[in-house]
Amino acid sequence: MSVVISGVGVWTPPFSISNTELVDAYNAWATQFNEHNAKQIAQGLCEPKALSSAEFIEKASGIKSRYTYCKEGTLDVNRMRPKIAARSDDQLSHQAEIALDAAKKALSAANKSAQEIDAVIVSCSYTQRAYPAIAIEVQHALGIKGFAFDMLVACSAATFGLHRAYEMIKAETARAVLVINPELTSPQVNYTDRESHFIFGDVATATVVESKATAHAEHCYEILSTRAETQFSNNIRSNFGYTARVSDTDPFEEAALFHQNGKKVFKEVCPMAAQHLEAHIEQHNLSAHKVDRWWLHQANINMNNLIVKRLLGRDADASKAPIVLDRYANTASAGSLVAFALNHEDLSSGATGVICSFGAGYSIGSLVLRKY
Ligand code: CO8
Repeated sequence: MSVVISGVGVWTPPFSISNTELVDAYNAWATQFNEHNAKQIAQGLCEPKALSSAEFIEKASGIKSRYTYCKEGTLDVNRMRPKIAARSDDQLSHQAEIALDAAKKALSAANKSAQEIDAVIVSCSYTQRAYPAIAIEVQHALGIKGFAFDMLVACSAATFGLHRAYEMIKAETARAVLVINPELTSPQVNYTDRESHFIFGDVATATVVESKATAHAEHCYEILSTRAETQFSNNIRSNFGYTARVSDTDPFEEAALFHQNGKKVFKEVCPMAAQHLEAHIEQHNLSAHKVDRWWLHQANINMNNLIVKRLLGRDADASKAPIVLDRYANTASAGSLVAFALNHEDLSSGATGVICSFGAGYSIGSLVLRKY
């Protein structure tokens, strides 16, 4: 049985923050910190905070701005994190709200009604609560019968979620599966950390996966195969978790938020991702030159350029390997899906492409696609 991605949708947050806005807030916070701690700094008891720079951010990462679910609070030097109001149990949760928006767009692109979906997977880097699953909340809001569950695989949550949907259609456990990636990253970003305050943005993506036999959308991409790989690494880590209460650890401390050794990640993940991709396309007797489009993970433009150069032996151009991180920043697992959503309609029938994620875990996930 052939399995296709028949629809994709993106929720883009209503607010954006430019590098300059972000750097101005960070620098005001760092200056205030240094003033408050001037005595300890002079005595060598405390390290002064170095200032951030918009030029550095764009050059080191390719990021120019990022979208955010809530701008309020993020740029306030006395807060330095978004101010998102808690909702009561009978209100739609924040994450379900953004998931629903993307899901409705994906259903519309796939020409599918909620009644034709049998399973919902919410797959992302964090869920705002342990249970009931965000996926079941979305399932309920859409009136979908069948089953739903959440899964977390950090950077590869979206691709690994698509892998599970592909298997469900192959196994005939579901007629169609909705895979949703509500990447609400901003609550986990340490906006007082110069090394990482600029990296992430919020977004939600959704895809409909079904059998080719039932698909009647304008743009269908057959999933020719999937490939996944993980290798343990502490170089990207968040210790945020439910045991914080009993270990008396502070949910605001740096180790509880996203932190990484970016240089090591860059060095280790690029060759892993290139090798993974080479091996995956080889399964289909495809050479890198024959792949019409690379929808790659969107963490850092220099990483993508390096990987494409290794695959193609020349510099990447935007039509072969589209970049969305300049506007969206790193949106965790959703990045390659945003790249796909915004850059797939122009390809002709028979064109091939690869979706690939790489990052925390480490984890790498890919899908080889052919336009139907
Ligand atoms: N402003 C000015 N200067 C700075 C800044 C700044 N903001 N930050 C660092 N510098 C300085 C450093 O101090 C250093 O100075 P010196 O040379 O004097 O020591 C110099 O700039 C160079 O610093 P780095 O070596 O750190 O800079 P890099 O060129 O390595 O760039 C990057 C840093 C951009 C972080 C880069 O290493 C990178 O992108 N690496 C790959 C990271 C990656 O892909 N990570 C995966 C992210 S994880 C993920 O995608 C999903 C996780 C789950 C979601 C999490 C949601 C919150």
